[in-house]
Amino acid sequence: MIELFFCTSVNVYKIAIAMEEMELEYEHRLIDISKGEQHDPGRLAGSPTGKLPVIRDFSPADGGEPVVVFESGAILTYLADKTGRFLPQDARGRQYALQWLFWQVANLRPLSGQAWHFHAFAPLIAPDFDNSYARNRYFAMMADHWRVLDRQLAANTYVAGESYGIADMACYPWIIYFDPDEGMAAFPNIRRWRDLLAARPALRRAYERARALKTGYAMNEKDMTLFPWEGIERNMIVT
Ligand SMILES: N[C@@H](CCC(=O)N[C@@H](CS)C(=O)NCC(=O)O)C(=O)O
Repeated sequence: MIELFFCTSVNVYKIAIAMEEMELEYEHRLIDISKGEQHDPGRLAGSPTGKLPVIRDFSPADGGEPVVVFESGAILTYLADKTGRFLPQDARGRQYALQWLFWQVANLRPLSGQAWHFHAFAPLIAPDFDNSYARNRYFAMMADHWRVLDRQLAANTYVAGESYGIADMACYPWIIYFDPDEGMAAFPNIRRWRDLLAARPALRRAYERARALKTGYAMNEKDMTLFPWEGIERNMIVT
């Protein structure tokens, strides 16, 4: 059994998707990030970073002590190696898939997170402060990454080639977080890929199981439309 230290948030959904796709036995361990519970390593099986997701695997491949893993990219790789699924076994294919996984974790994720912050939260936290420079800059940088992904998906069925894998699982939650349909016209290949993934029963199960937990921190395909598409052309010019 694997514990998934969980809140309904984008990075954490990556791992819920992997658990379902890999048919792993897992249990959610709810962490209330609004109360700061993530900052207590005692609540996260000793994980030191104060961030979710974290997993604890009680049946690791070597049969030894439970293994704790933090960082979504490291967790996805760990689970793919554990199951032998969703990551090519050959060195060349593995390297190709991992570079897209690293791209998501190091680029798409942080820029999208900052864009979201300056769009949705900064006006509430600092209403008298002009956030427009930061907001435009992060949306412009995020849009650059969407263009990269759209080009990659023009030439490939999935993010890392012709096989669905952990790079797709890493990207999907961040794409649906921002993708009101009207804005997707500029990214037809992302839309095609998004629809392909959205039809996967395991992926849908990951979201359904999370929603059923009723954590009060709702986030799913329909609840949030945060991407200000109408401003994207202007935003792109800022960088
Ligand atoms: N690089 C980390 C990012 C993790 C992250 O930022 N998690 C958010 C939830 S999506 C979190 O734990 N936020 C709580 C906080 O920052 O206090 C990963 O990919 O796992």
